[in-house]
Amino acid sequence: MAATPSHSQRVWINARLATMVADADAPYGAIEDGIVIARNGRIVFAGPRAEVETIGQAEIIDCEGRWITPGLIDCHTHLVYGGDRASEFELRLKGASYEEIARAGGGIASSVKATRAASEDELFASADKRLSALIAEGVTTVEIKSGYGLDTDSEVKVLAVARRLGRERPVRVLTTFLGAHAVPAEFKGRSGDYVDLVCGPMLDAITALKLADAVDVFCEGIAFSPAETARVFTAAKAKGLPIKIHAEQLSNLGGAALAASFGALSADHLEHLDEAGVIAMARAGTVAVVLPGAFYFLRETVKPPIELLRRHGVPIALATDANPGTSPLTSPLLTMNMGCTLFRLTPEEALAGMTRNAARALGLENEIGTLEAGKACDLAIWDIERPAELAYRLGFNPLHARIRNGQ
Ligand code: DI6
Ligand code: FE
Repeated sequence: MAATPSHSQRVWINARLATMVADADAPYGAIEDGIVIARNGRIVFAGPRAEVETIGQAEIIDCEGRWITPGLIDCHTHLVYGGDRASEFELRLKGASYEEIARAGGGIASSVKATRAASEDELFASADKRLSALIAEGVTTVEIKSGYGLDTDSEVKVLAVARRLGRERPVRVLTTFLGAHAVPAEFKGRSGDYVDLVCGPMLDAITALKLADAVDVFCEGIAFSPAETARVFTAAKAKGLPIKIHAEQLSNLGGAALAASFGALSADHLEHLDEAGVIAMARAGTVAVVLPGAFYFLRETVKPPIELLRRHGVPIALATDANPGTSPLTSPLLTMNMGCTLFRLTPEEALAGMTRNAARALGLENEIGTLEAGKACDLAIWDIERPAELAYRLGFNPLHARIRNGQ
């Protein structure tokens, strides 16, 4: 619907801006007396009030000194799945390890069963609750992976639900096909045959329906080998889809370097990443997505090599990894806190990890992630005194308002 001219321009005044523009002079790209002007849903100016002479006809929103950041971006989630894994949590507390449970047919396999059995409406309803939790803390863009269907119809069903969330909820949804998340029970001992299915009929169906914006693989001892991963990447590239990888989470198989050699948007988890992998990512411009929720929930002890990533200039993004098995986490704010407490990110790096660098991990660095003219007007407005508060607190939500496409 065409907006009336007076409403097509919206202006936020009396704001402090954390623009998160890279290479800005001030930390967080901060601007004390700031103003954001949006026209038709896009930022036309974000900067010091003093640089704006006249505003003209517009709807004016007085922020009363609150901070505005870019809308948060959760660039790695598995939000759409059936059932839950609380009983597995109980088993693990009695001593079973995540890998033991997975090898015994629990773990991902139990979520696959529940996801296959669920209708689209049921999957939509359960994912929608989790999505609402993200939105309530300022998320304006979320990536959602498939990977709990593991047959063609179920993978299509999960991705269709993710697309529907993007249509029906005020949030931008990017979808990622993760058919290579686990070898389903019916292919036990025949992972090569399953990879044939993923690279052939599954990918064909998903691309024909335009259901995926990217393709991901879980490269790990309990999942897919580097050779199998390379097959999926080759098939994805042939369809013109960007790639991502779950790599070096539980062991170092060289997955991140492999993904970098395919020009991957991101390599995610990375606890066991070595310097050669870091260098390969730096050369390819592959973003490191770290996932402290899974590290915490699995009580891992090996941390991603943050200092090496910094030294080699690899952009670091941060995400919830929201999933039923290893990261039942739907709080971006707690994720930022964990990024700082567990991985020793600075609060500024944590916020960059859920804005500018998360945008890059999705290939959307020209569209979202900073407060800059030309980008979509996705904002989070916070009742805080300084941006570090976003990562500092645990279990407190200071979101005042959330703006998506200027609305
Ligand atoms: N790594 C993870 O941590 C999740 N998937 C993945 O590739 C775990 C998924 C699950 O256990 O359900
Ligand atoms: Fe994941």
